[in-house]
Amino acid sequence: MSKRPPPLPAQAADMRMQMALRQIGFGAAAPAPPRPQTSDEALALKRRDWLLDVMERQRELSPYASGLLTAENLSGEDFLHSFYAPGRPVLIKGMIADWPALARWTPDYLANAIGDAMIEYQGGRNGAGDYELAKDRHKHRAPFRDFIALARSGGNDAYLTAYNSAANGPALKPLEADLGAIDAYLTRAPGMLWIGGEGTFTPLHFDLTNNLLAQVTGTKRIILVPPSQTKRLAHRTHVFSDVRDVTDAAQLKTYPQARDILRYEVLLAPGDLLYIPLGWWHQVRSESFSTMLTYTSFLWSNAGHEGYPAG
Ligand SMILES: O=C(O)CCC(=O)C(=O)O
Repeated sequence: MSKRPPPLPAQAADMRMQMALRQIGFGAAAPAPPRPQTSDEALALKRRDWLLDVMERQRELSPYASGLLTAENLSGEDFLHSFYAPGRPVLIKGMIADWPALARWTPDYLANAIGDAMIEYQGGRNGAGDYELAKDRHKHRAPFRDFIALARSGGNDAYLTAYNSAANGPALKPLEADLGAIDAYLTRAPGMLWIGGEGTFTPLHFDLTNNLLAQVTGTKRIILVPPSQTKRLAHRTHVFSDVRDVTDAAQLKTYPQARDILRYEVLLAPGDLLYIPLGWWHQVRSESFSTMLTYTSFLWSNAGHEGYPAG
């Protein structure tokens, strides 16, 4: 008889579901090498890429249809009609500026609030090119206070990410009292927390859900690339590009087709929200000690992941 895992507390189960939906198959074994394409398949792909190029050029005729817009006080109706439904990213300035966490979440405050409770984070990332794909191999555990000391010292080696949310739900629960709600766009399901030092780097990928990033502490520099650019991004493994960093000259030498892609740069500051629609490529670098939440629990359907050909 097979052993069933013990039931998860409701919050952890909800987070696990949100995480599973974001990037289905995350941490799975490397897919089998692709078989050679038939000439019919190659032609069908070329035609699809042609269509995406033409549609992108047409959108570029209007700053409302292309580009990255910045908004303030964006109502739920306007968010739905202008951004969520059309699948367009938007930076919403200052939307959560009144959350108590904005004034409180320094490294010292966090360390004192959670103390030595054991938490899970992604570790041993330095020198490992596969830390996003092989997520399970990089799971580490430490008292929260020690993790904060690591994050405070900066670098990319240690990062508490959304992938650790299900494991950390109970330990980090006291922090929820510092958060508000975004009732115009989201249900009250908890967000997934990211905590890291200056220099954490999440390589270029897309998610299988629409995502809302909510920046609490510090700043992050985010590069967004529309789905129309996919053919230039060596998309071979799951939701990842072989071009991990489109700003890195050495990588652009290896992948010259990624040099002139259409891309937008965002500086996400405390109090800001960034909506990243499903399929939009993004890479993220922290410019300082940073805390951020990601949410997928929109008031509207977010089920694009269903039927993703994961390979
Ligand atoms: O903030 C980060 O480092 C990565 C966030 C991200 O890529 C995501 O939420 O999909």
